[in-house]
Amino acid sequence: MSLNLNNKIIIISLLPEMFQALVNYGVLSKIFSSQKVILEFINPRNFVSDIHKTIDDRPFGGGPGMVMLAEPLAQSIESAKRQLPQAPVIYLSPQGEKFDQKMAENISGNLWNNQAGLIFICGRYEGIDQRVLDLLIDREISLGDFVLTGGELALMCILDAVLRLIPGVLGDAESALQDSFSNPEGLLDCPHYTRPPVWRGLAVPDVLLSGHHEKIKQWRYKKALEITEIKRPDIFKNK
Ligand code: 4FV
Repeated sequence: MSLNLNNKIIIISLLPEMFQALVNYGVLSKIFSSQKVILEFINPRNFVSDIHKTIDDRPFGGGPGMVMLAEPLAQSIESAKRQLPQAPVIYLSPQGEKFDQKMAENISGNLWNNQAGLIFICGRYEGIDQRVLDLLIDREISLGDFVLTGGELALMCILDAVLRLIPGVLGDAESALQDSFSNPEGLLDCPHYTRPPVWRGLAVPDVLLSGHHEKIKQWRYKKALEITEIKRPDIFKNK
């Protein structure tokens, strides 16, 4: 695979160091060390000149907390767009489209096939000036209906789910297809067992030791149905 600039992901964040957790550990660290995907960081503080490197201010209309200033963010986005002119600009926020496996597959496919790259903005404090959203942001994504102190952790979760789907990242591409929500019917995953066959008196289901692949496949599907009906009736009913 030739090294092409557009497998680049630019992250606009006040705390780029946080992403070391994603870059340096686990199966994903390989795609960064091999430069299959390139992560680049832009810190809005680089676009302010006052001695306090001020990037936030009090909200108009009063109220608690601070809001991130528009100009440093705008200059950060425009700097990223100079590198990735076709890349979508995505803001992480509770107001966004709810992230799920389908969206992970979509973003992963776009990154890998469109080669346009991706630009993400991680907010802090109460959020960012709305005019940046109105003028410069293409899409908002939410990790879930809860409030974080910043967008960084949400983005790391989203990048983990997206980048593990990049061809060649997971040892066995098959494994991604069997996962929860990834199997054709979007069911939860079946139970998994490994050695020893009997542990503290608990035996592994015989069918899994039978070597009978069709019976094993049927058993795993039956269990996935059962578990989904019990743990996620909301998914089950849409089946
Ligand atoms: C969030 C979420 C989230 C809101 C204010 C950061 C925080 C603070 N991002 N999914 N849920 N963001 O709570 O993505 O700036």
